[in-house]
Amino acid sequence: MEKKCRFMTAVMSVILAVFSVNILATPVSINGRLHVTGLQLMNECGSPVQLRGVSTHGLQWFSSCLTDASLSFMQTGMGADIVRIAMYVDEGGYLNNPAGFTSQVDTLVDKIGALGMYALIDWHILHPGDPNLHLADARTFWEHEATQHKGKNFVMYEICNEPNNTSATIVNNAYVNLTYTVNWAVIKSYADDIIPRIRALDPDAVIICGTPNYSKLDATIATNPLNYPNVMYTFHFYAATHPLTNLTNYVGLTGALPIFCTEWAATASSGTGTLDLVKAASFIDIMSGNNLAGEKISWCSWSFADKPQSQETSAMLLDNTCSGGVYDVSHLSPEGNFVMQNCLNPAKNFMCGTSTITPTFTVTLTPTITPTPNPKVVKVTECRSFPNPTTGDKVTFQYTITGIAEKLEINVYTFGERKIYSTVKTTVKEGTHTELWIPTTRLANGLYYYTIAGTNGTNVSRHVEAFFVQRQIPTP
Ligand code: IDC
Repeated sequence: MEKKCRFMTAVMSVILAVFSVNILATPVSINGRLHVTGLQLMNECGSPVQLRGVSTHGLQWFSSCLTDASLSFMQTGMGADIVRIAMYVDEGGYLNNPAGFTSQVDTLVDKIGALGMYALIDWHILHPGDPNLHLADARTFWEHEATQHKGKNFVMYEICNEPNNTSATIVNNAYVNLTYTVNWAVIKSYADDIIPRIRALDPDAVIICGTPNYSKLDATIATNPLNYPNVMYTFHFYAATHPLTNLTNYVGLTGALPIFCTEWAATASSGTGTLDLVKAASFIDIMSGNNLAGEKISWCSWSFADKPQSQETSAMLLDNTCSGGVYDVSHLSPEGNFVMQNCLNPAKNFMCGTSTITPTFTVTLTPTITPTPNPKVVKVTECRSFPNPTTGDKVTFQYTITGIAEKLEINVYTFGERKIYSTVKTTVKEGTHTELWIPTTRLANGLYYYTIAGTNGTNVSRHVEAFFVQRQIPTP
């Protein structure tokens, strides 16, 4: 992995020397191939990663919205790190024209990859809701996809969209239920057929599996998980319909699952109606890592299409955008604007490589303390080119004392008052000293403070100072 990092860095440097453009710092160029460790999607250098992006609508209906211009707008305009390609199986999708849809998916995958975004291929089963009902077609499709895209570091596979209990039969405008329940065991049997087929051809790609009841996760998964590395479980929410507990139940202290939210909207689950931006923001906050498991959950939003707003408020583009062929912020619907805001803010925080943080300060023990400006912004430049991607951050404290400190104590706290580092020294002589702290985990962006206190008899001198860790993605 280290070699790969170095090789990519070397290639990037050569390209940069020739072209000197900024567009090379893309989600894929920074993060490389992704994998799953524990609950967390990680980048090639082993740092947690959260991708934020969009899902297409059904290819059979809205492929006119997927052009070079629109894909590029998703990345540079909306800030998408990932595009999910929703290829319906039924409802006029794949089964109607397997060769046509397969080649359309393949073209899109490579276009998305060429822009430096991750591409997620979605076998979008919906009605009927049992993925096993199309097992033979799924085998053909996935074996083709894994052959076509093997080894491409930006490709991920979502093997079934939303398992559910409906059949394809409609009576009185409603789907009829299957005679059995599409529970986790039923879905797992499908996954146990498809995943080994993909792995045999493309061993390292992340694979995401749909979950019961329209991908709402399920308590039985943790007791009967998929037995492969690099797999994740699908979670979907529609904020105006679903409660936050649909997610918080699965990122608790026990029974948490590695989750990928491949579809969400601020609307009702029908994709229509008033947006619930407040609840959507709460879901997004939880997915950013603010949950008991501390899991950063990647997401794609439904959907990049211009279905008339009068019919579908989850459509991110205003009516007739796609026939006009121009993609910019002025063509975004309220949902589209909300998604863009949440792709861009907070700013990308991709971390690959090591960093050095050096807050220096002076503390003068007896008689005076000399504080430095406060707070201090510590900028950390992240770069793939650091030689050892497994080494963590480094924080160097520098302090000057006059007189001898019988005891000297340095503590570092988060702004939530949690102590994350402490060291105590005895008999520190007059002069300037440095103390190197190598945190055991990477420091997240944000505000911290440290205290340094020296004691000499009854005389105590104490200095408190805040510092701000701000990681930067590499700017070539
Ligand atoms: C909806 C589309 C709608 C289309 C319908 C077809 O928005 O235009 O007519 O599918 O079945 C999902 C599904 C997704 C749905 C979406 C909104 O994964 O296919 O798309 N939704 O209903 N799960 C929850 C909501």
